[in-house]
Amino acid sequence: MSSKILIIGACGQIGTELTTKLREIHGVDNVVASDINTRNLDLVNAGPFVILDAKNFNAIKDCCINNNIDTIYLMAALLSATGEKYPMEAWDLNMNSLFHVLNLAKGGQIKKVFWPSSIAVFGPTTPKENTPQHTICEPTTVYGITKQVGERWCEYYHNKYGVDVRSIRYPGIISHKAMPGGGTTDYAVEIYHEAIKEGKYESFLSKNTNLPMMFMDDAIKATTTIMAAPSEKINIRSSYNLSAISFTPQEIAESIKAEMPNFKISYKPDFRQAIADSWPSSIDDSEARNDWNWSHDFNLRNMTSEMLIQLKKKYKY
Ligand code: AKB
Repeated sequence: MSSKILIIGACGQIGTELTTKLREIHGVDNVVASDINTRNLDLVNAGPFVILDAKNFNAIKDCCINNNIDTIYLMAALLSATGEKYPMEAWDLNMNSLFHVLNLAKGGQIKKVFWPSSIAVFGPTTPKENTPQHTICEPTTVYGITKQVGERWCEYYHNKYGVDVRSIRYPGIISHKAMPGGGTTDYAVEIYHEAIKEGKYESFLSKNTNLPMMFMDDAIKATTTIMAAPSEKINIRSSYNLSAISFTPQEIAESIKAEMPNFKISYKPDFRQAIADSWPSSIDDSEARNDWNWSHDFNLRNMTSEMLIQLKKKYKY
């Protein structure tokens, strides 16, 4: 029997494309999308959709009962930059939504949970290059703290109550459909939009800031692959390191210039620079590759080509 899925935070950058992919795999009627509002009308009109507050336990529970849900993807969160502006709101949303979902799974109604962690669990004392799976995690952002603590709770609920929760530490995700909101890695999406619209971009990170990144298709592939893997292959119940490419603002600008020679970049670092400086430059994800056969497909060059093709269509250039 096909599983019946609820996506919480479906209108966000990853939720939008995850919903589409899961509907392709499981059928439109087996995937209920939900968000706090209807900001993404294409998604709202594409299949079952409910308005749902991720902080409201009873609302999530009722939605699961009414729709026979057995699997939840919890994608709602405040990201790193927004979290620094609204620390208590970030703590409230990121932690309570996770507890609600883990507690529903503990009660037996929900059989499988996906919850994203992030490279934000790492901090300035973490080894920067090829960051290992098990290493020092002393995050300096509220978002990073919520992800680190969330990882501990996922592992706890798995060990103590047998909850089948699976998680990956997303790097910055680059996509051309829904915009990201409130992250430190958002520059790597904005740059493509501005390249097409204005022919130039002012980066809020300095030119040599090297961060781990990934094209959306790879992020969706990782998410659906870990969720489809047999339970015994999932040896890490906190969260898996996940890696594809690393680049700097200067390098992404060069890749755009290779296709748009007149593109211009300038640099004006803001408060997000300190967040970026606290994160690793590259990630060792060999455990994900060994345990559930993770591999990525996109490098900087073919990602840039795809982004520019898709955004030219979007903006009709
Ligand atoms: C952010 O920049 O906050 C996110 C992340 C790396 O988790 N994209």
